[in-house]
Amino acid sequence: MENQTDAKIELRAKQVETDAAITKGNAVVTTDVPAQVQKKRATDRPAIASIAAKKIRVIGVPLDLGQSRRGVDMGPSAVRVAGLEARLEALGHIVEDGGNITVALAETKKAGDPSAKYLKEITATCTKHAEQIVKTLEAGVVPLVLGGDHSVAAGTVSGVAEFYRRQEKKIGLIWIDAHSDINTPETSPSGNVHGMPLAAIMGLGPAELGNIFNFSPKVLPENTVIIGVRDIDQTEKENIRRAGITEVYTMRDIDERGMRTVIEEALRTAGRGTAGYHVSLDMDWIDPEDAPGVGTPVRGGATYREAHLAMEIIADHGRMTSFEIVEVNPVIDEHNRTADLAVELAMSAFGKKIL
Ligand SMILES: [Mn+2]
Repeated sequence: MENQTDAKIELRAKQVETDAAITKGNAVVTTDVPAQVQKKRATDRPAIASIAAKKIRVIGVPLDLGQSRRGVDMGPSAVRVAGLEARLEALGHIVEDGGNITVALAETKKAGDPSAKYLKEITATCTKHAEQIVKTLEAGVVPLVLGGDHSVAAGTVSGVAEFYRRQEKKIGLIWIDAHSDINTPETSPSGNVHGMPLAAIMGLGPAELGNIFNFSPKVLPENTVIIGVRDIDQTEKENIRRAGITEVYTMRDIDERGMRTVIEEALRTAGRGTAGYHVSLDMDWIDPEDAPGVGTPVRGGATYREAHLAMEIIADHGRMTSFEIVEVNPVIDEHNRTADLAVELAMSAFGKKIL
């Protein structure tokens, strides 16, 4: 079995050599590509066997108080059912399931202030969750968070930022999403808190959610990158500016410049002067064609391969502190395929390679 694989790899290496010779013969010049991104043949990259085994803890946050469409509270189950733990272990990682953070049930609570519904309950959940994240990182384990709606990110990022703050280090943030989630109670048209977590993280409000561990902002704007947006409220545009975030890659940027360029630039920004970066992946970034089961589907999203490529490059850089997948909604999914894709993308982010 092993010999067969070796033989296949050898054969493939020979083909690559031949291809390289042909390319040279045709004098294809590639010097305009930065040296950093040139190592592009599969056979030039480290093989599967060389994945650095990580300890990973899965933490579910079945929160659906942040939005009006119900069902994302079942997201953690759907992703577990799709085989998350076993499939990450098959890559060589050591995975433990830390269970779910306790979340209030919408039916038993009042929404409260219509400009930020269930803010009290969401803040309580995110605070508990943030404490779990700190403990996880203290144990030398990488947190893999399963939402729930995107408001869980306020807890995740608070925890990661707090852990590194105690060592006088800062973190970067890669926010991958169809939306920018940077409304405040003052600007939100719906009052749904899942549209506010980035505002909380950046210190624009709501104050309760932004002040977990009593500091704000959690991430500096120069280390914050938004990728994949295609549905931004007018008021959010102003909030992005107010927050001081300058690196926003819309779907148009991905179309025009390609996923590889965009993600390489984003990772450089998030990684500059930081201990690493948290990756917050809203599944609605991906086109509904491939990810129909999400909280708020918007057409015109990333393709299946673009999504994988982004995760693969993140793994190549090796600087991800923590990872999170949110907004999987099995109620409107088709045979759990969005959760299955979420698991696939987690595998790519944690080092799975095609060859
Ligand atoms: Mn989102």
